[in-house]
Amino acid sequence: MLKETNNTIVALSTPLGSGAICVVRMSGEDAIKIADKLFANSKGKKPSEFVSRMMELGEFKADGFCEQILCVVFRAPNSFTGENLVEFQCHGGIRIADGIIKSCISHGATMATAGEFSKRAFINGKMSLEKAEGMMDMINAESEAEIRAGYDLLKGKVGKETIWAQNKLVDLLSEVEVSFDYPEEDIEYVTKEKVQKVASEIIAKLNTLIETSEVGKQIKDGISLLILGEPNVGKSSLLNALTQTSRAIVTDIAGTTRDTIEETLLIDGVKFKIIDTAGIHKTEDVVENLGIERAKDLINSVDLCLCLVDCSKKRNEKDEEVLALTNNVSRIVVGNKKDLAKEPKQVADIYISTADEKSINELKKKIIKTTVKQNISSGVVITNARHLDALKRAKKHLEKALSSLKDGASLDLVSIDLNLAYSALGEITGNTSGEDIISSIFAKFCLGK
Ligand SMILES: Nc1nc2c(ncn2[C@@H]2O[C@H](COP(=O)(O)OP(=O)(O)OP(=O)(O)O)[C@@H](O)[C@H]2O)c(=O)[nH]1
Ligand SMILES: [Mg+2]
Repeated sequence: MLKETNNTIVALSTPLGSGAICVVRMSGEDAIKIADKLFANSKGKKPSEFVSRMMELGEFKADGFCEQILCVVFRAPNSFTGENLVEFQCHGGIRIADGIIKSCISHGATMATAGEFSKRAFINGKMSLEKAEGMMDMINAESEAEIRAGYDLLKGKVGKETIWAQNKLVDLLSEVEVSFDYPEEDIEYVTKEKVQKVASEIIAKLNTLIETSEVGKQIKDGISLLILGEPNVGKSSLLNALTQTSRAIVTDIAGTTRDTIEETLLIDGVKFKIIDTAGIHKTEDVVENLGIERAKDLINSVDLCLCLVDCSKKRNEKDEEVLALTNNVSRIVVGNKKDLAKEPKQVADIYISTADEKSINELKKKIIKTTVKQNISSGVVITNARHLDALKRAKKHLEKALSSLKDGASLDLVSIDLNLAYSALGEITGNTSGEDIISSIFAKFCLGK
């Protein structure tokens, strides 16, 4: 376990810049003592006399200026960090917040490092590692789905599952220990049977969690969509219509787009990465050809291809080429320019016109239906690569325990793998993580968090 530190740290908790308010946080044994030297409410009361968690209006005497601010005191252990913690809410000017921080430092506080408040919360047992990561995921979220997944982590949904598995392993290991003390054959037999049953049960649970990581990847990285089609079919117009921007240049000149253009898009709170490409056709143009190759290279690595065809025209050899290239991948054939024809002249999965919002919304629905693996808002989802790695390692150790048992290995040998599985699972909540790992995780957090 990490060493507890009790020097007092201070940092700006809101973004650096001018705004309505700024929040400065100070945490540590002397936080309230330092605040006493700098702040008093309108009746002259000092923070040490304030009721915990009650906001007080008063005056902060900084080095060089005074400022009317709000102050809240949280007494250890009932604070975010588990230490004495004081929050100052001042007017949102960079210099004001800076002056408040400098005054705290001149009275004994030190500047916090990135993630240090959260790291202290972890060290003081206020928050497990995966909950802290969930909190950061919420802060960095680009979609509602990411916020939901981060909140599930923060609320301990993933931790609960791993603790369940760890508890099962603790029970099992204690039974294995007992069988060491009483090495009668029938006890050993019963214990081995139990190991087999419980390890299989845990593996099943781990498998369920590991399987959700595909959805987790979709949530975290976004679902990738590749727009393909002959020149002038309306690919760039579709990118612009889906993202409601003018990101890509649109002209009636065939070969306008030569490189891939990537944009992020939210549909129903789910993040998508959409890629516009150069029109696929035979050309002598070196630059265009490079663009076409890039488009083709992406076909097998994206989640879905949107193959655009002009439904006001008959299918041509360029359409055929696009369809042949995407025959074995997930795709939607989109018949564009439906406004130009009374009846579509070629078959497609959906007919749209890039200027027609209704048809674009229908396409969005179809995209969601085709790509989103499950209702992203329900159930525990593994979104974090570190958690996935730990789950996979735990599973590997349990499988090894099972195969050793099958090969007639002794229980003390099997118990080594059970212990390793326990340790791997503990890395998720942090209860078996080393200092280096913990420090490197919190160092990625923002300053003041
Ligand atoms: N009538 C009609 N015209 C459209 C539609 N969508 C796009 N266009 C027009 O088709 C022409 C080509 O559009 P782009 O979006 O540049 O086509 P592209 O597929 O990106 O073309 P390249 O980049 O050259 O491969 C432009 O003049 C657009 O205004 C549509 O739904 N209906
Ligand atoms: Mg284009």
